[in-house]
Amino acid sequence: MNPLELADTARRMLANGKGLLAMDESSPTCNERFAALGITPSEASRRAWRELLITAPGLAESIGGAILYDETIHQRCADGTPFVKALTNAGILVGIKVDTGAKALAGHAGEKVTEGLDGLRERLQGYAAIGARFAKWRAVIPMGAGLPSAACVVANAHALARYAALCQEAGLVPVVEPEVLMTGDHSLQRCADVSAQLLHEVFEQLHVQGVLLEGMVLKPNMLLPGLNCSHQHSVDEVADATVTALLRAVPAAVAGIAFLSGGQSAELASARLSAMNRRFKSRLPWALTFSFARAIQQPALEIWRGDPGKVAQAQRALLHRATCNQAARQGDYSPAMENQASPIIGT
Ligand code: 5MM
Repeated sequence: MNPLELADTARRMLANGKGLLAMDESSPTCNERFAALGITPSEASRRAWRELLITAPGLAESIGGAILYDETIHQRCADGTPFVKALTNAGILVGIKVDTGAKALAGHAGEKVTEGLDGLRERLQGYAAIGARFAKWRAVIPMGAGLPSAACVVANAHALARYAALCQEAGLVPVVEPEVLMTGDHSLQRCADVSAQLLHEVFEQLHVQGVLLEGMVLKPNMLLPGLNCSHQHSVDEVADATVTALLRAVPAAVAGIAFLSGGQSAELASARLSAMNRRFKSRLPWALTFSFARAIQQPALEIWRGDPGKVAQAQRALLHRATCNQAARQGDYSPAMENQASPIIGT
């Protein structure tokens, strides 16, 4: 591990007001999103979609790193350029999802633990050799009556910390993603309680494993009431609850925090991120930015729908979301930005 290099990579991932583009859906998840829009689920269509994303002109203005999936990191553009080279040439750091998915947690119905530690050292070395500079691992924490259990929280936090230590040994910056799911009817306060418990456990385990905080990025959920909760809170209330919890639980040495979107609409995710940066600007010890998948890709995917004639229009929609989120990182996003963009996107 070279601490200075790790800290430098982590800083570069989020420098100049940029965020991360999460495009690491596993093939089953990608196929599911395609099927919902009538797009043929195949290796060829996944490649074409990912090429559209990474070759969007000007993407590097707002995106510092892209998180790829194992299939994607080995793919090439139609002209033969490897995806890794296309990204690197554009100035976008290459990341790779290295967990092998969330599997049923023994003895705990309805809960999962993320797997992928076996052979991870060798896989990380392989990814680093082909140009990856950071990695990602996602833990999934469900909400419900009696959930999550301490067993689920501790097992997932432990795995995240062991993954992070292995990444740093291989010279890769770990993106540590503990996600409290939005599914359910829980209140904002309940999400805050569980998120706080989870974050404390994650940082305890990271400390036990000796993970360098300056050389990692946290990818948490925003604090939100469940999707079926009868009381949905204002943008400012969500911003205040989220940042208050993070300030209490995340050490100032961490390089940055890049949120997942978790199923929020693209516009709400931008508005909430912007409110956090606007309201807490002078009090944030870390970069507070985005690492969205659905909230940045979905509008473009709905335009593309597998049609080669719609590539340019879809790329403009992607850039629009990336630009909105870059503004949100400065606290400067406003819903008016959505109207400004529609004539361009519609052409
Ligand atoms: C929570 O999921 C991550 C962020 O995506 P959203 O912004 O859409 O919430 C995302 O990076 C996720 O880990 C990948 O899409 C991979 O998911 P699967 O389920 O395919 O492993």
